[in-house]
Formats: sequence, C-alpha cells, structure tokens
Amino acid sequence: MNTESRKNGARSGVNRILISLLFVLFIMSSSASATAIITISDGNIFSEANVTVPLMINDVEDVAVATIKISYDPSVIVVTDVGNSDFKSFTPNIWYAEEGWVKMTGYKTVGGLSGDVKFAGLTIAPRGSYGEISNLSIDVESLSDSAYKTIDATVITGFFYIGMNGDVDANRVVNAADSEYIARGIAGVPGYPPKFGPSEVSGDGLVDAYDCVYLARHAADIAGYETLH
Ligand SMILES: [Ca+2]
Ligand SMILES: [Ca+2]
Repeated sequence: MNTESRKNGARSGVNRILISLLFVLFIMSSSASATAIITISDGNIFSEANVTVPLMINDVEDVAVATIKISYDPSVIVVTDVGNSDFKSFTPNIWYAEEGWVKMTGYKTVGGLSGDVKFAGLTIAPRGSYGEISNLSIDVESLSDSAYKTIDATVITGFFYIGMNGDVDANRVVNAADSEYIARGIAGVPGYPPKFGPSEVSGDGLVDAYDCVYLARHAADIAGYETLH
C-alpha cells in the first residue's frame, strides 16, 4: 500500500465516522421535534344546543405564537364566542362568524407553553335543522416556539352534527332503522346518501358494515355496545 492509498483509506474511515455521527444527530433531532396535534373537542360534536368546546394544541413543546382559523358552514352552525385561552395575550376575531369563519392569535412574550395547551374555548350555536352537519375545518396559519421556529402540527378536522350520534335518518330516535339506513347508504341505494357524522358509531374512523352491526347491537341493548363513538 503506497502513501496515497493509505491516506485515502484513512480519509474514507473519517468520512464513515462523520456520516455515522451525522446519522445519529439526525435521529436525535427528528425524535426531539415532536408533532403537535390540533383538535376541537377530539373532532366530533353531536348537539342540538349551544356548546362550548376547547380548541386544543396537544403534545406541544414551547409554543409561543399561534394563529389558527376555524371554518364552518354558517347555514348550519355559528361561532358566537371565543375566549378562555391559556395564552395571556390572546386576540380573537369573530367579525366574520356569520360568513363561516373565526380566527385567533395568541402569543407569549417570555418562554412558551408545553403539554396540552388550550388555545381557545369556542362557543358554537346550531342554527340549521335537526340532522344537518357542518365540517369544522382548522387552518394553522402559524405555530412557532419561543425561538420563532415553526412547530410541526397534525390537524384533526372535526364536525358538528345537529342531533344524536347514530340517528342517521334524523328522526330523534336511535334504533334498527338507522342501522338499515347505513347499510343502504353503503350499498348505494337511491335516497340514502351516506352520512359520515352519525354513521361512524364504532369509533374506527370508517363507515362500513361494522357500523351497521354495531348500531344494530346497540339498538338491541347487547352488552358491550352501549357507547356510540
Ligand atoms: Ca333514527
Ligand atoms: Ca366505523
């Protein structure tokens, strides 16, 4: 082995160590930057009356600045109040609530908030008919830590259904007919448009035949199916 190839060998060894170090640093940095979860009351609201629900920034580290917009169908629901934030400096904008959106900004001058942070309490009033549904869309316009570094966030879009979970045919009773409705909706029978909100009763995030079974068992008071998710 001549001097040149020994040098090359040493260099490639150093390179390997550097690459390994960089890889370790990459793994450490990617595991350190957790993803926050932004959700309104865990996503799904079933109510005929006004409710006040939390808009949460969960599993977050050192959040110091946030601007979040909530959009909905103003023919079905309207946000009537926004407040009670964990951020002391909090500015809600409900000027456009009648048009279907509200927006709010919160910030901290020194340090940030960590853990499960309540960004705002939203008071929502149903104004549509029983059985109507509105999405609750969440747009994160900014989310940063105290060094003004962007925090990654996963958004859970929810909905507001005016009525009871499981009451798919919207007649104020949850029974086997609702299970039938879901089955017909899945089969594509005309007159039974699929309705995600009240049809997803099993809690797995999908509307399928299991929801028919689950709802039928619930209607028949079978043990283990008391709760509609
Ligand atoms: Ca029903
Ligand atoms: Ca389901």
